[in-house]
Amino acid sequence: MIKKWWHDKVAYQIYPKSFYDSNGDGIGDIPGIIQKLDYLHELGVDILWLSPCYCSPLADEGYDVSDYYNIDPRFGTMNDMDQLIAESKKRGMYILMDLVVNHCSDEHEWFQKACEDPEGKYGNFFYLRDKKDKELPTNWRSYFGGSVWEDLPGTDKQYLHVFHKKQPDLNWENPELREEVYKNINWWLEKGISGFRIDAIINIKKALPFRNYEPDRDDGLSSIHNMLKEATGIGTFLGEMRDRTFQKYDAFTVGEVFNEKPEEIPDFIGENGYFSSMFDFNETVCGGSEKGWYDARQITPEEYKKCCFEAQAKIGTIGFLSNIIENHDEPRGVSHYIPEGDCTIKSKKMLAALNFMLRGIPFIYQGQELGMENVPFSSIDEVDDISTLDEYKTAINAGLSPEDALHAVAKYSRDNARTPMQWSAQPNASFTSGTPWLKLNPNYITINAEDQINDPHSVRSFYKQLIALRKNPDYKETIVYGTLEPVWEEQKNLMAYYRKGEKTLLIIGNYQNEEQEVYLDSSYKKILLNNDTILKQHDQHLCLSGYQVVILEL
Ligand code: TEU
Ligand code: CA
Repeated sequence: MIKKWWHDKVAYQIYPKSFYDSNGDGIGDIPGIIQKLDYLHELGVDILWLSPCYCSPLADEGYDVSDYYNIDPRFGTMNDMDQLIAESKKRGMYILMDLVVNHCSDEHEWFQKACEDPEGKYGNFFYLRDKKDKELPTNWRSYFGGSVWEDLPGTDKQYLHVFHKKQPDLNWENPELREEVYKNINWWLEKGISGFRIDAIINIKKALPFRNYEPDRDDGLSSIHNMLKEATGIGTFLGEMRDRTFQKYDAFTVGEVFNEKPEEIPDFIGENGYFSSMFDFNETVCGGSEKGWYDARQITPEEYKKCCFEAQAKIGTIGFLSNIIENHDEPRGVSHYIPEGDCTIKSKKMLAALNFMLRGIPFIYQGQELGMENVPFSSIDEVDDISTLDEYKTAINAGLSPEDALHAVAKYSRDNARTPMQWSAQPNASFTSGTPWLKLNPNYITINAEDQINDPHSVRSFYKQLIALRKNPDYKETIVYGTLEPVWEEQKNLMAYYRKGEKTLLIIGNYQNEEQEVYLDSSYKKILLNNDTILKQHDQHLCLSGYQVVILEL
């Protein structure tokens, strides 16, 4: 395997709006990120992925870009961005931008021009269809609810949007559009960023010609997935994009890829794949329901283990997955993956170690290193996220009471991850000196960076140790390149695996409150990490306390 600069790195996702506000307007910004670079450097992370901070009406919080070449004034200036790139470089860190090119904003110049002249050049940048009486071009349901078709203002046409109506899909079948995308990617890479996280990319190829699919809800519409399943030929676009852009710069790219087929994995992330890596979403989608969030089911420890191992087996050593326990679209991992009532500093560390030691690139989402938790919502009015609002409506339409609907969607709300970063126990967690754009999780009094930095037993200190272990020259080769082999898979609420390379490591997590024994058929050399003060042992039996996790060198 050819070694790449990013193989041994640790990535950290920043959601700029909620990271750190430098000027008191209640909105996190790029100067705020610069001020916190030392915090990140001290933690040990290398690659920083910034969720979108381009010009945007923020209908979908920046995933609706109105100008790909400029920074939204709320987040700062291009000068700030240049400074962030330079300051990161000084610290040996790398910046990834978020590439959002399945769609743009309806406030983007291209779309405005398409409205003015739908038959002209820019009309063909989008998917436009003639408007018909009482009939939609197709019956596809958008990700954020309702039809994917919307009237094109001032015309007799309709445009396609698989996400929000303020996010018109870009027509990738049009080579002129693709050129514009590549131009922009290269422009950013020239600027000195190190790569991209690539948003919703699996949606760029539609099944042609457009047709209706079997309706799957009472609204008579059909999930967008039914169309995507039938789409073929995305590789032509992705390969072209790689050749024209990323490859020339040796960029690191991580794709937001959902429904890839096993036989496609080498094309996606193998040697010279379309992307360097792609996220493992096997755990995040587990328990989901076709009907909506209200019908979703909490994932169990057994399922979590199965999902991780399944994803690992699927990829093997073909390439590198990017492993997450949460991101800006998900509830907080500790609230989601640890059974209710069991969420403690100790169990948070267990989850951290089990996830972090998997083969792949570890991604930490802001606040994850503190063990930030889901937010208690007391009313739907506190919710900002368009996806949560839509899911709430779906739940109400399905007959849930407003109370039950709120309770149901709160568990999965994207806002759980989007509340401001908890820097200290001071007012507004020191995120802002003004009024925060989204309410804080009131638990910042007890969960915050300031308290955790100097506490050797904090969740953050544990993350720091995990990162340091991955970088330790004695173990690096094994942790980065070693294979992963599950062990004691049948033992309930126990997740354990070997990492085998130059050395052999064994990671064992007791995923329950009760203690649990495992039988070790050889002795171990060393305990590399332990979230408990001791490791009980008699003869060859290790007895792990509730939620204990250990990393052993054999
Ligand atoms: O998400 C893509 C995605 O597939 C969504 O359906 C995701 O599952 C959604 O969050 C469900 O609530 C990406 C971004 O990560 C997300 O923040 C954007 O809203 C979306 O693309 C559109 O750009
Ligand atoms: Ca600000």
